[in-house]
Amino acid sequence: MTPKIAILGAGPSGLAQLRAFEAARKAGLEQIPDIVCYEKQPDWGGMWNYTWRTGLDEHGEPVHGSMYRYLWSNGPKECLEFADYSFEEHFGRPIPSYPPRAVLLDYIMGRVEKSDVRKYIRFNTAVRWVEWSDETQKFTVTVMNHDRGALESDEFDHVVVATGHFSTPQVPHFDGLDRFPGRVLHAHDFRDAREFTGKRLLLVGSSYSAEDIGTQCIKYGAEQVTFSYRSAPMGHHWPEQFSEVPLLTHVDGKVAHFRDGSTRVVDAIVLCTGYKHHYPFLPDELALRTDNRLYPRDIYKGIFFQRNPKLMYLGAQDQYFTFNMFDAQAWYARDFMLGRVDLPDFDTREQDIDHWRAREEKLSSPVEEIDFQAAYIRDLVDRTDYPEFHVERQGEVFKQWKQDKKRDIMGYRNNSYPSTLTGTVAPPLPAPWMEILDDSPESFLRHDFTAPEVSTV
Ligand code: FAD
Ligand code: NA0
Repeated sequence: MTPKIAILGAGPSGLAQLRAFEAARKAGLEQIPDIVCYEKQPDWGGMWNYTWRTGLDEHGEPVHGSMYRYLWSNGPKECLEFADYSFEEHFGRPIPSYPPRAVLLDYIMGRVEKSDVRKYIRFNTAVRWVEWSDETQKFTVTVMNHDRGALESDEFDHVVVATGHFSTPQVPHFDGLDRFPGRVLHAHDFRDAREFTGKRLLLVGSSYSAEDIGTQCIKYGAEQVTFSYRSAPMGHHWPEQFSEVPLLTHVDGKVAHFRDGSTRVVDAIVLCTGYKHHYPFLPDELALRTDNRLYPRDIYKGIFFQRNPKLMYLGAQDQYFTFNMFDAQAWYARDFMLGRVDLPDFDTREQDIDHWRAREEKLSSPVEEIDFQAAYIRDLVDRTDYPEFHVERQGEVFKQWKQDKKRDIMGYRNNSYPSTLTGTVAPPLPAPWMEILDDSPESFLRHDFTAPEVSTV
């Protein structure tokens, strides 16, 4: 009997799962499982689909997108290259290391468009509930098909949760926000930096969203950016329009007050306070409970739900690596669903989780974190036929990226790195990143990027 599989979400993780089965088919697998992928948006690409919408979508579903206009990759593309599809293959030539969002989306889509997997996806279909039956040993997945305006249910042997975890905002309260005479929003709802041209901004949070929204707002003409941190400042060499202060205590009119007693007059406040793992379609006994970390508990090999490994999670970790990590997970999950690999018993899995978690808890620097995630991916890649992509060398590129950011937070995207697949060093951007205001793919790809050198490393 071929298994019946539900994939929840058609973002990079869900698409990796579809692609993994497609790769098996191309390699000669005759009995392809019966697969259905449910996606609540009208198109694939997940977070990479830009939407102007905030709040609820056209069907009354929570808007998934947290990406904003003018977003450029925040890591080198050489660290997220699929092992079986290089950027050079997709674009027919080398492109710079930091492409804008739409160019990256084009690359992600290029691989799946070349395979015949779109037919598996039911768009405009939101997963409402997943239930496991001990009796039938199957899951019942109930979805809202917005095209038909009807609830539908089906039974599956396996469920792959690929719904992402950077979509449901974590929104703390600070006294006085209810009377603040300007815009207050979470990063999830941030869309266009030009809204803040000439404004003084307060950004609460000290991670990627704060860093990127802050730099982007200055790029598009904001007057001043104040970052307010809870645990530690980002500590970059910020130009004079930026400052970092301790946590916000309260707001009085337009005056923001901080823990060290300092104050700032601000025109708008963006809460860059992260996201929640949120699985409203899963009962408590199947839902992963974790905050944003490199090794969540309860999922063996970062994939298989411990209490019921027929339920799998993809991309549930905090992420240095993204697309190729999702692939490594999807290939291993595929082999489990095809019966090519067996999982050890509960206790052995628990020991393995404990081992990785103990390693994760000792990590004390970004360099160690990068090595940890590379080791995790290596552990997966070595268990399947996913092609080699030199994850450790990509880890070295990530370390260089960290240093480049430390050196120049406003200019790190001007750097170039070698592809571990082709050896090509990326050509430079046609102008410094701070000067490129048009991020459209037409504008970006119209450049005849200068002839690249070939890496000797
Ligand atoms: P997602 O891309 O979030 O896709 C999940 C999919 O599941 C979506 O299509 C969604 O509509 C669907 N879904 C959710 N709930 C349901 C439901 N109930 N029913 C049906 N479908 C559902 N990564 C990088 O590598 N480089 C970057 O530069 C980068 N920038 C980022 C910028 C921002 C602002 C954010 C928030 C994230 C960024 N990321 C970046 C990380 C990004 O999340 C991953 O690259 C990637 O999108 C994760 O893929 P995913 O498929 O796991 O989740
Ligand atoms: P993210 O920055 O949105 O990136 C998500 C931050 O929020 C931490 O600084 C945390 O502080 C702070 N925080 C949480 N609760 C708080 C509270 N109650 N009061 C004050 N501060 C609070 O989220 P996190 O989880 O990294 O940080 C939360 C993802 O989006 C990342 O994977 C990133 O790669 C991606 N992203 C990418 C880009 C680009 O590529 C841009 C934005 C985001 P503390 O104290 O816990 O440190 C361009």
